[in-house]
Amino acid sequence: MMTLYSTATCPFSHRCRIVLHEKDMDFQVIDVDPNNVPEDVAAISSHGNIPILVERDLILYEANIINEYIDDRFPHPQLMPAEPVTRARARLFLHRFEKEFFRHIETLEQGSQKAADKARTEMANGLAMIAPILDKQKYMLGDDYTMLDVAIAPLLWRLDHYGIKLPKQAAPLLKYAERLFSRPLFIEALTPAEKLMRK
Ligand SMILES: N[C@@H](CCC(=O)N[C@@H](CS)C(=O)NCC(=O)O)C(=O)O
Repeated sequence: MMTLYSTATCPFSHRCRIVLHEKDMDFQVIDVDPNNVPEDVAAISSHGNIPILVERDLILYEANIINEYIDDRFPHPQLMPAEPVTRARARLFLHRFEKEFFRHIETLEQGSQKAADKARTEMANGLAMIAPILDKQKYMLGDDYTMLDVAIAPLLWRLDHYGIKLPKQAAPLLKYAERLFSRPLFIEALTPAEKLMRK
């Protein structure tokens, strides 16, 4: 059975919880405090970051790597596109999400006021740039819900929590976000602390 060491408010852990819930299989989620990682958990990952996935003698960290592994092990429903060109494009998008949005998470949570405000502006501008994609299609890659939707959803869920205000032209992105949040498996994957992040 897969065990995910997760933090109740961590957007990266949130991604992995979403994928686990999308798959019809047994797993357990163990809640840990990222600033006070128990010794036995720290010992299984030299990296120290949460989330960590353990399955028998396999230990993985980095949310996107964990998620691709879960998707490969339990391919129904498949979240990474199967076709090589689309799959490569999906990976490029995942990379851009990290570079343009998720690298700012630490600054938002622990940085100075000035650095956090700068990060908020950059994130809002970046999100507004991708909003037109969702004007034309249901999900990031087209008609199907994929790993890209999983990857961005935890940030969209936290927009108010992080104080990110989107300009008017980002309206299609907010509509898309509501579509993601209404998925029963998305709701199941939320922790009680995450449920409190949105009114
Ligand atoms: N790039 C990592 C980021 C994970 C991350 O930053 N996790 C935070 C919690 S949200 C953490 O473990 N912080 C504690 C630390 O950095 O020591 C991933 O995608 O999994």
